Amino acid sequence: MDAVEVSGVAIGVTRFSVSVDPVLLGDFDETISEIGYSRSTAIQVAMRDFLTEHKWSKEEEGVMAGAITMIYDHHVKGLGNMLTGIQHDFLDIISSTIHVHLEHDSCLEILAVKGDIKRIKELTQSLRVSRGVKQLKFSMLRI
Ligand code: NI
Repeated sequence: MDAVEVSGVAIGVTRFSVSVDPVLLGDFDETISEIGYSRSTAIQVAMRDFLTEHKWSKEEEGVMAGAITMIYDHHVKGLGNMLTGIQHDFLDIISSTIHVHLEHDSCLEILAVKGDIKRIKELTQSLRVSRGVKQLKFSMLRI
């Protein structure tokens, strides 16, 4: 661990090396240069985002609120009905749903949720494993 000074305050930093797909690294470098980040800054921002996103998944108790955002292929047979059915099973935690017809094949749904962490996890998992759900992201905050 090396000590560096930031605004006159010494903080520790640790150097580490990672192996990464060169195409991914190329995209990464291009994007961070547009933003004006160094690799070190961008990696730290990404690590913090990752931790924020995944920390709540370790929590077993409490109440949280947030959004589940997903994109799905509405041409997958029965998927629309199944997703609606799942949402009817979680009326206790879903406050609101926004549906956007994105493209010919794709729909975007944003579910505002609030309630018991266990129930939110159950809902997220049920949606994630549904065949035809192409992407699912969540953003949760402790309340
Ligand atoms: Ni749609």
